[in-house]
Amino acid sequence: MLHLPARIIARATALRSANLAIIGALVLAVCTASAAPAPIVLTGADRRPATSLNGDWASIIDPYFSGLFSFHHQEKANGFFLNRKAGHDDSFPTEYDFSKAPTLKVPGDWNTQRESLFFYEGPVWYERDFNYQPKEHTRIFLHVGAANYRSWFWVNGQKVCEHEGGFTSFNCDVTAVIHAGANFVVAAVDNTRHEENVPTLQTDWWNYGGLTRAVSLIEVPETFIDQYDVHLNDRPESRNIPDRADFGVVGFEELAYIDCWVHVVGGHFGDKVQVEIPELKSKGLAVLLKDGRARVFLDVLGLRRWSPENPKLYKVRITTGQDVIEDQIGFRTVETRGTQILLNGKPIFLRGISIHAEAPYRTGRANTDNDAETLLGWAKEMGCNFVRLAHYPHDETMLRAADRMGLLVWSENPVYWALQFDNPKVLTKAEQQLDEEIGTSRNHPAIILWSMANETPNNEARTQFIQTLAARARRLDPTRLITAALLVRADGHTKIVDDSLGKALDVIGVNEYIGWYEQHPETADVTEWRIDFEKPLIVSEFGGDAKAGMHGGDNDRWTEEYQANIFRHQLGMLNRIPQLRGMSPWLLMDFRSPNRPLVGIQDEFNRKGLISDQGQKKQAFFILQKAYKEKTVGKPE
Ligand code: GCB
Repeated sequence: MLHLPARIIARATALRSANLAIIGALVLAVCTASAAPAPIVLTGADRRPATSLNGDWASIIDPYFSGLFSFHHQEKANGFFLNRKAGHDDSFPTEYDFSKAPTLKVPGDWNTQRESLFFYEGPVWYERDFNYQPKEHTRIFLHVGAANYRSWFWVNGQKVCEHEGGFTSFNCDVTAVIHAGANFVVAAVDNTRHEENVPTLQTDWWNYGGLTRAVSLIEVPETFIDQYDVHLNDRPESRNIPDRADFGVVGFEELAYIDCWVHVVGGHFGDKVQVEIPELKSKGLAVLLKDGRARVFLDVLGLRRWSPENPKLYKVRITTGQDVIEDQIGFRTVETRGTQILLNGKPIFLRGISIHAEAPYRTGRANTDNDAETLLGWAKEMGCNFVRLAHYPHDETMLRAADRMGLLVWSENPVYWALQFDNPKVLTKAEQQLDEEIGTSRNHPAIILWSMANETPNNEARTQFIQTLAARARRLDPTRLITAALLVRADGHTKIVDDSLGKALDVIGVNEYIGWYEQHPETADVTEWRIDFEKPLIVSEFGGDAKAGMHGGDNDRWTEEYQANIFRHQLGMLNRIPQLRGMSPWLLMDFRSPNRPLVGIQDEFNRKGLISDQGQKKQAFFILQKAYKEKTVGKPE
C-alpha cells in the first residue's frame, strides 16, 4: 500500500477545486433553474441552533372547522388565527378564547393526550405565545417536524404557510411577520382522512393527529445552506473531472472520494462554499453556480467506513458566507450485484425487523430520543443489523439513533394499499412527500433503501405511478437503492413474485402471511418460491398476532406459542430461497390500529409485535434473536 504525504493530497484537492469553477461553468449550460421558488428544505435542521416551541399549546377542538370557514364555507378573515379574547370586540361576539382553553403537549398526538380525542378525526386549533428577538439580516423559519395530516400556520395573525402530509418536516418563512418581544403562533391541524390523500382512507395504523413532532424557530443568515449531500463515491470516474492520475496518485488504495453538493439560498454565482471534515484533515472548496449549487470534492486518507459493526460518524462542517452547519455523517456505499446487496463492496444479509413509530410504554406517536433508543435498542438486542421503518418517514430522532447505533434503514413513503393511482393530484402529493423525505434525510448513512410503496394493487395505473416515483427518487438520490413491498401470488404451494413493478426496483420486497392470513404455520414447510427477477429479495413482512402472556398449544391462535410456531416454520422456508438477502418480519412492537377491535385480545392493538406495547417480550422474540445471533438464517456474509 502506498503512503502519500498529506501535502500532496491537499494540493490535489486544491487543484481539483480550481478546476471546478471551469467545469461548473460548463455544467451551467445544462442546468436550468425552476420557475417556482422551491420549498425550503433545511437539511440537518436539527443541527442548527433553534428556539424550541415545544411544550403546552392552548387547544380548541373544532370538528366543523368554523374557526376557519364561514357559514357558507368561505375562508374567514377573522378566524381563530387572530387569537382574539372573548369580549375583545363588542360589535361582534368572539366565541373562542385560547387563553381559557385547555392545553395539548407539543410534540404529541392529541389522541393519547385526552380521552375524548382518542378516536377524533378532524381539525384542532393550537396557539402558543412566545418572546423573540430577531437579529438583523437573518431569515427565520418556523420548523415543524410533522403535523398530521393537513396544517395551516399563522404568526401574529398573518398566514405563513399551509402543508399537506403527516410524516415529513417543513418550514414556514416567518421573517416578515415576527417582531421583537411578544409574538403568537396559531396552527390548525386536520387529520380527516380523504380518498385523495397519501395515505388514503384505509391504513392499518392509528391516525394520530396533531403537531406530532417538535416545533421550533430556526434563524439563518440571509444567505444560507438549504440542502447538502455528502457521500462516499467509490466510482470517482463519475465525478467527470480530471482523473486522479493527473495528480500523480495512481494506485493509491487508501484514498477515498467524498462527493458533496450544497444548495445555497440567497447566494450569488461565484460565492465560495467550503466542506471540511476536521478529523480527516480534509477541506474542499468550490463556487456556487447559477442554480444555487456548488459541487465539492474531497479526497481523504484514512477514512473509516460506516457499517453496522463500526458506525463511525465524522463531523462535517459546511460553510458559505456567514452560514455554517456542522453535521455528523458516516460514509459507506451500497449497491447490488446480481442478487447480492453489497455494503462497502461486501455482500451483506439484512437481519431486520419492521417498526412503526409507536411510542413504547406510553403508546401514541413516537417522537423522542428515548423512544428511538428503546425501539432500536430492542432491535439491536435481537441481533438486527437492519430495520424497516414502516410505513411512512420516521422522525429525525429515529434516524440519528440508527446512525449512532449502526442499524441499516429501509425508509418508506406512505404510498400504502390502494391510493387513487390514476389521479394526478395524488401523484403530486406523493412526490412532494418523497421530496421532503429525501431532502431532509439524505445524509443518514443508516438509510440504504428508499421504499416507494407497500402492498399496492397490481394494475397499470399503479405501476405507472410508482415507476414515476422511483425515477424521481433515483434522480434526487442516485446513491441509494430503490425498493417496494409487493404482494405475492400463489399457485398451489408455490408463491410467485412477478408483479410488474419489480422491474423498476433494485431490491424486491415481498410481504406474506403464511400461517396467519393464509393456511397454517406448517404450510411454510411445503411452500416453494418462484421469483421472476434476478434481483435481491427481502421478505419485508411475515408474522402473526399473539397477546403477550397468553399461552396455549402451537395451534392456538393469539397465543405466544402460535406466533412462535409461525416464526419457526417461516425461518426454515426462508432459508430455502436462494436469492433472499434480508428480512424484516412484522414487527418489533404491538401498535394501535382501529382495525383490531377484538375485545380482550386486540383491544385496538395490532398484536403482531414480538414485544408488547408495554415492553413484554413474546416467545417469538427469542426465536428470531437466536436465529439472528447464531446466523442460522440467511447467507453467511
Ligand atoms: C400488512 C401490512 C401492514 C399490516 C399487516 C397486518 O400486510 O403491510 O401494514 O399491519 O399486514 O398486521 O395485517
